[in-house]
Amino acid sequence: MNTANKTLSISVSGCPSTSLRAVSLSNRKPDLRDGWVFAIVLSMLLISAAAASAAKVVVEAEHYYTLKSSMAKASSQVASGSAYVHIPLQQPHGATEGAPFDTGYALFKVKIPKTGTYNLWGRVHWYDGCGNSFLLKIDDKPQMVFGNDGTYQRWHWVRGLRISLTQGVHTIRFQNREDGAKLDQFMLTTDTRYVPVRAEKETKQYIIRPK
Ligand SMILES: [Ca+2]
Repeated sequence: MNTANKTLSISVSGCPSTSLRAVSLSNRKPDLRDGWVFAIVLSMLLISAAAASAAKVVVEAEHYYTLKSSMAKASSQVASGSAYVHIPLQQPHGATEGAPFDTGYALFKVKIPKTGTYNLWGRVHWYDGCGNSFLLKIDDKPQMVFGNDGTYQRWHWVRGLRISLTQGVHTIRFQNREDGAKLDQFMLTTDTRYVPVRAEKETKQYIIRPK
């Protein structure tokens, strides 16, 4: 077998296109650099495979199953789907972290496509430090605070808890904690590396709506 001209070339598509250095298999002995090239390519393949197999559920907040006042649906051209849900600002606006003034909520029913550990993210808009959270309850688990970060007056993603979910239907409830809190979308993903930046494409196949 003639291996004199046997060459392994590895290219990566992109814009501009890039290609990794061709490695001759016959004209010299493998060295440390070849190991690095192999490790980099292998890492890229493993990351791609993990992302491709990740489960992701994206729900528009206006596609709730049930809505209880004072949680309300509202319209906005800068919200995904041109709509969101919120606890409207009160007069006067709440100024403490005390008990919420009512139990308004938006309840969602979602089909989790596969059993796994999920990161929950919410695309939110907070009024101020006294309007920057919801209470979050998943199934019959204890409710917890979602949000309380310091980004105000613009839509942004906030990461909540990591939670183990089984394949099948689960209920997720965003409940009043502070007035002036808005929710545009939420997302559950098994890809722990994934950080959303813009509004996400909704996964309608995983959302249960009332008949
Ligand atoms: Ca929305």
